[in-house]
Amino acid sequence: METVCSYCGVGCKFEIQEHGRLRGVKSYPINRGRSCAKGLSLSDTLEINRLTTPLMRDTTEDAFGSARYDEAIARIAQAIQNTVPDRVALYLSGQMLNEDYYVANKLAKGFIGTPHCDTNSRTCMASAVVGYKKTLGVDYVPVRMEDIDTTNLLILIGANPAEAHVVLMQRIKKARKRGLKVVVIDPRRTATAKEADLYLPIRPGRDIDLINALMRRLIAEGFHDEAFIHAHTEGFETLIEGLLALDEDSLIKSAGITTEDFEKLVTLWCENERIITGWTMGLNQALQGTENNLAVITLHLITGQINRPGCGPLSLTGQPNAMGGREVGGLATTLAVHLDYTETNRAKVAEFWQTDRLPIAGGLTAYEMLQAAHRGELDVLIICHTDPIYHLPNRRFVEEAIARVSLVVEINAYEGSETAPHAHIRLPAVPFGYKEGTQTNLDRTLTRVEAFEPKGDLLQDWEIFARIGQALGHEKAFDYADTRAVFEEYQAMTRLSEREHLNIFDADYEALKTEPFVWGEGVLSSNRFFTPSQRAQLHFVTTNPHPEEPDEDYPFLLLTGRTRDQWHSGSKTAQIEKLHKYKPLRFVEIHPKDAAYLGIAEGQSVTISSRYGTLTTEARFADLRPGTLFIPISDRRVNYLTSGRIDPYSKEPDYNHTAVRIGVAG
Ligand SMILES: Nc1nc2c(c(=O)[nH]1)N[C@H]1C(S)=C(S)[C@@H](COP(=O)(O)OP(=O)(O)OC[C@H]3O[C@@H](n4cnc5c(=O)[nH]c(N)nc54)[C@H](O)[C@@H]3O)O[C@H]1N2
Ligand SMILES: Nc1nc2c(c(=O)[nH]1)N[C@H]1C(S)=C(S)[C@@H](COP(=O)(O)OP(=O)(O)OC[C@H]3O[C@@H](n4cnc5c(=O)[nH]c(N)nc54)[C@H](O)[C@@H]3O)O[C@H]1N2
Ligand code: SF4
Ligand SMILES: [Mo]
Repeated sequence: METVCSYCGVGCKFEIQEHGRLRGVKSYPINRGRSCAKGLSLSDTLEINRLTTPLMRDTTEDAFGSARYDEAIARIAQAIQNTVPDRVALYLSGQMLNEDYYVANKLAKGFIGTPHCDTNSRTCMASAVVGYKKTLGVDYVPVRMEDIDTTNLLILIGANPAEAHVVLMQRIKKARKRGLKVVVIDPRRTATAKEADLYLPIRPGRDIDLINALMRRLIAEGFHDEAFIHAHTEGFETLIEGLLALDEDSLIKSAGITTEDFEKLVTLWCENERIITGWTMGLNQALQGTENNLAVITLHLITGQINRPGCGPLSLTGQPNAMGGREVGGLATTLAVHLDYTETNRAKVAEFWQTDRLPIAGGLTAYEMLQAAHRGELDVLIICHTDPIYHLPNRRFVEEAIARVSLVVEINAYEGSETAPHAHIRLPAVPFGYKEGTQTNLDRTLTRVEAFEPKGDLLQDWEIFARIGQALGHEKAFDYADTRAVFEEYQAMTRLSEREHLNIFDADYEALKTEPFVWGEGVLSSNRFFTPSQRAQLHFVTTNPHPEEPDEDYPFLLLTGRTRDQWHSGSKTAQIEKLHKYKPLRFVEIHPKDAAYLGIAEGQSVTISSRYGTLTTEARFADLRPGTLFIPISDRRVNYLTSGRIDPYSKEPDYNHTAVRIGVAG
């Protein structure tokens, strides 16, 4: 039997051996037998630290008492019925399977009638979603991982696949042996940067300046693709006018790199025929996250580096099924599948779901839900497969906010989340190993997730949502025989998308066990984009002054991110001894020169403070830009430090640009 990894967006396929041991599947095109330590350790997570009984209490001051699912679900249904739809919110996760997501989204938008159904993918991929929609007209990743095998130049900007997409990094290393050139643009000389032909230690938040300098130079030297621009894009006049008004030297200086390095980047771009740019949180999680995405995609459009093998802008999705959540329509900004809120789409969806309760327009996004809660505007908050108290920025504010919600429900497979102490009801769900369904990896590959242990009396996430739907009186709408029935209803719904690009309706639930299905293959190959004019939209963007530049009080910029063997809050990985060997859970990286200036020794206990909070941890010396610090998100306290600013378009948090100070603890 085979299943797919439930950690990162690469989506490696595993063979299940005796005693549930996992091994990479050699014939699977995504990982070809490869895997990483974290993924393989999933076989050790089936029993550890599990939440196994529904728990309820009246107030967060009380102790939890055990309950039955039906009692807890009746209380949830009652609370929903006692308020108005607009005061109910669902907070979902890019780690849920498509079927779990589909039923939750149908419950929220279709039957409770609340538009406030969003997901932790807002903190992760929202800037890329908006970037693709504004340029290509559709949320579509126009590159596959296999393109790495044939490209000539790979630019990784704000991404650290050596730690965050480990098997993809193995593929990159292999491609380097046949001559692939790699550029890494990151304020930290990461494990990925150490593999690069060119490393540019960018100043945080200045990527647009670098990209503008590059575009300006490429156009000046005639390396843009005039035929492509003329035939397939709009907005070139505005772009060129904007770029010409900028000064190249000032842009390079602002980006914090040397002229010499810039020239090397230009040469690499001009010398290579096929180019991919890959990016992740270093660009997405920023106040200008959407604009960062627009800049990268525009660069690829004006050079015609798109819609051909081995080329294109490749947003590297983080979570295993953040793509699936986008396809199902789990973001508050979409209604269902790839349908936005328009009158026509509402009519189609109302007919499909047989409901008259659909919201009129999009709802609160992830952080906005907590902002609304802080204003006392939410009565019921249902959280599934994610830990917002841990992961949302400015944690003190988020803790205050959640305390103002009268019913907080947490659906989790494990004990010990940071959200659990704030919940009134905690419902257990079965995790990886016990559940089945489908998920979509970062390059649109849809695969079957298989249960390899019997799940017993506990429910899978979608079953919990279906039971809430039934308790609200919608028996028929939520009466599914099994997971396959949910998938097939979802498939049928993908036919509602106007251009039928989301051709998940062509997949087959049984066949997915052995053959992956890649949706949307070739839909842009004729360069007809999904915008009204069918032309891609070029965007001219510039760097705005950041409201939180380092100053005398808070002279450092805090960067946050991942380490190879830990998965986010570590509800699973932190429980496994062997995954602690590579890096500890808690530390702060500081440049040795900064440390020397402040009298900080390696290994010393240090306190880091921002305008929002403070924490004490251990100093480690590292090669990162002087003036920046790095704390891994395996330190669950990290968001006591971060600011609650969000990108105005994508609503994604600005996790990487908080001003902080550091000093010896004590
Ligand atoms: N081991 C492991 N793997 C994971 C995860 C995990 O928890 N653990 N999580 C998964 C998820 S959900 C996600 S979203 C992905 C994230 O994947 P990545 O984004 O590759 O991971 P991060 O560690 O957040 O790396 C972001 C990089 O951006 C850099 N950066 C910060 N600010 C800037 C900037 O202004 N400009 C530029 N150019 N760079 C900047 C940081 O120094 C950091 O190296 O990883 C996925 N994979
Ligand atoms: N400072 C800072 N903050 C960040 C980020 C950053 O880079 N810096 N990154 C952001 C990003 S990109 C992301 S994706 C988020 C991640 O943040 P979270 O989503 O909060 O992180 P996880 O620890 O993966 O939480 C998943 C939860 O699901 C539970 N779980 C596991 N299996 C199941 C299951 O089958 N069903 C259910 N119901 N629950 C299950 C786990 O026990 C765990 O509590 O963090 C965001 N926050
Ligand atoms: S690279 Fe990602 S998908 Fe593959 S085994 Fe590791 S965590 Fe799982
Ligand atoms: Mo993420």
